[in-house]
Amino acid sequence: MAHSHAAKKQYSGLMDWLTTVDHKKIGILYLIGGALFFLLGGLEAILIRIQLIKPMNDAIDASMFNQLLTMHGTTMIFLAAMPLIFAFMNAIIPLQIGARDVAYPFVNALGFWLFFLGGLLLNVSWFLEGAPDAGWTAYTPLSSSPQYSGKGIDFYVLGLQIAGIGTLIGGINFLVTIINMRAPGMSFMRMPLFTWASFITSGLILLAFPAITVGLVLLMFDRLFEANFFDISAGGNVVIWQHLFWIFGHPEVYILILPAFGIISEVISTFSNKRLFGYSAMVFATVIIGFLGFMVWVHHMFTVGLGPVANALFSIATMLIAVPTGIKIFNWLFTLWGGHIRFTTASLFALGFIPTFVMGGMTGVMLASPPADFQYHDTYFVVAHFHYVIVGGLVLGLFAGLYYWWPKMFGRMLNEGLGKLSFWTFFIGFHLTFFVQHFLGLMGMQRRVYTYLPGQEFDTFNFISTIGAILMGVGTIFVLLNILITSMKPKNAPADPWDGRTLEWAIPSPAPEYNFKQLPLVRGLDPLFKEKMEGRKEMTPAEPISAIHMPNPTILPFVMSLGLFIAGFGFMYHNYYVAAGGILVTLVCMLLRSLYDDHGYHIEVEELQDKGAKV
Ligand code: HEM
Ligand SMILES: [Cu+2]
Repeated sequence: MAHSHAAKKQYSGLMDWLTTVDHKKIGILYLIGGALFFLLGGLEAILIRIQLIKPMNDAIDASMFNQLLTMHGTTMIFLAAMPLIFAFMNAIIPLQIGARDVAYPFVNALGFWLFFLGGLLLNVSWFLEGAPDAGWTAYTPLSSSPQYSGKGIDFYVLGLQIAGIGTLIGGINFLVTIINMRAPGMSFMRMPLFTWASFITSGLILLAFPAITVGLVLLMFDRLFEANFFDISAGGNVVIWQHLFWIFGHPEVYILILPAFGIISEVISTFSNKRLFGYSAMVFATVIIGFLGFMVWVHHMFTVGLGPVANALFSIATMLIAVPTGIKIFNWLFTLWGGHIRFTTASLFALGFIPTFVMGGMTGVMLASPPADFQYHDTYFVVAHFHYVIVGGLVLGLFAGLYYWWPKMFGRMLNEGLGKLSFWTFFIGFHLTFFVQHFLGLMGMQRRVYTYLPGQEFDTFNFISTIGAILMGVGTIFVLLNILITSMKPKNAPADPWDGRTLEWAIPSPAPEYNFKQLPLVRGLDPLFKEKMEGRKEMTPAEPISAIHMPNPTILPFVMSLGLFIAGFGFMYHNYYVAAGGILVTLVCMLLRSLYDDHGYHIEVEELQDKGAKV
């Protein structure tokens, strides 16, 4: 049945952002939300480091330290790293595959608001009963029994549950978008590496998030409804939580790092002016890493006592991951080899990523050996390792993506001078902070301790580590300064500022509402570069100009998420009227959505013809 199209609904100011279903705008919302939580998580990290700058310090007490530590880890992983990845996936994937939109714009918007309001619910705990304090891993029985941990854990459980649903539906949206929305000719083995990495990441989200969702439901029942899933005296089992958490938790680290790998591949290839070396091997390495990533979770539990057979099997699987990861490292090096390397800020972050991530990977292999891990476990050696892969890997990758795609997202070029200053400050600060932590761990300094005794030779390295953390803070401020100064300049970024190879550089900066006036015909890998090599500046269109269908903005995703936010409070304070009220709001919105979907609006041919460029 043909749908009649509604008129275009137009909002302005705050309402425009609260109602948008445009993936480019949702990308900007994720960038703002993720950046705010990154700054919060960074501030929490600096406070932790200030407390640990010298032995027996009393800047922060033990309870506050536990809250800061828990919130730092939880915020950085769930509310900063992942949303920042979703920012680039939203801003870039539809452009890279030659699509006008994502598969589910409504669901995509809902995913963002669930993440953001879930994150707010978690952080409101600071102002109410105190933040969660059982570590980001929230091991039971510490987290499951109210006698051991504060009410903050209820905020952790419900906040992460809501934000997690947002991530899950966001992942499903991108899985379907990449399968269904590719332009004519864009076969899977012609997709850019960032798209491939995001595709695998979306699959991992689909398979990993249910484990933590189930775990959080069990934890909620134990805490709010006096169930006994994790109460040994009532026949429960505390180790089950660790399995559920890490069956999610380890794939989670690949959900984070694979898109960063994708960004590095894009940036290294563009700024070496060379096709990525070993494209197919890179694709298969990504798939194999994703697959093996589900087979290693017990390496977080070598000291739990699962026995030598289990430990040995998971140790081998963990070490195996080094092989496809190594393929990626060497292919980046071979891409650089013989290339005309341009040292822009984006490429500096990518070049800094490679050796830093290799160092993190090496200590990962060390930790994968169970007998050795018995020494390293729960020491600062582990803290150093995962920050080398998460900050030295993911965060450097995200900064590379920020400087690379900023012109496409905002139509302005970030300042390269300030950019390079932010790189060197952050990079040196990073290695100062975390390199010495390897030795603190080897000397026996435990993690998650709010202070330490003098005379154990921990003092100097802790002092250096704290100075480094502050320097990372300064580097981040340089990035913010750059953004602020640039936002006051006119939008004069060209469509293709870096002489790019992929489709996002074939359309104006920032991308127009409909992305492509005519869908492009993709005739090979690096489609734009292929056209350029044949003397064309623009993509060959795959279709004549015709009216374009676009979805209308709607307030429903925001209100639906608000309903769950309210329900979360109701459950936490055992006020079931409020809980029911919140759920009712969400259900009514779902009903409204299915009854009154206006099927969007059309951009007519005449309108498009006024707009100059062919594609
Ligand atoms: C940006 C600069 C950062 C600094 C200076 C920093 C510093 C620290 C420190 C000192 C600890 C250990 C505290 C302890 O065990 O006593 C820690 C824990 C942690 N950090 Fe970071 N971190 C930073 C960024 C990140 C990022 C970007 C992520 C993730 C995306 C992250 C994830 C974690 C996690 C998961 C923990 C473990 C928390 C726990 O034990 O429950 N950190 N961080
Ligand atoms: Cu792991």
